Amino acid sequence: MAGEPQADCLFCKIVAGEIPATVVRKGEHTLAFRDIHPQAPTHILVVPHAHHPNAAALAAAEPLVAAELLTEAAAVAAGEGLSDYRLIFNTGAGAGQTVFHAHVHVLGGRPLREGMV
Ligand code: IU
Repeated sequence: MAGEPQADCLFCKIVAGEIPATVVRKGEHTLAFRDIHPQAPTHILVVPHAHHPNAAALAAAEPLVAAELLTEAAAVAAGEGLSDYRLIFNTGAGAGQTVFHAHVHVLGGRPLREGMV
């Protein structure tokens, strides 16, 4: 069922505390933790507690939680002292999505190239 934890989902296991992660923030319906392979000095993922395969599916099913993903991402950036940062939602394997549980990447702490890729 949409939103239910998936046994084979890495981020569901992190949310459940079954796999360790460096948690930086806990929202009402979201969790923020450091990416294990950081691409910038700050690289934090914000994920909903509920399992949805990508951000668009989350927004369709639980729009208020999708909004919380953004407010929590902004709070994470502020907590890192970042005024400039990038939010990325990879959607689909062809776009680089490797974990099929909705998440937003919060990247910053170094100059980020202009452009989309
Ligand atoms: P993507 O948008 O699905 O490609 O992002 C998944 C991210 O999850 C990616 O940046 C990985 O480095 C990160 N990650 C993680 O933080 N911890 C893990 O155990 C695994 C992946 I596997």
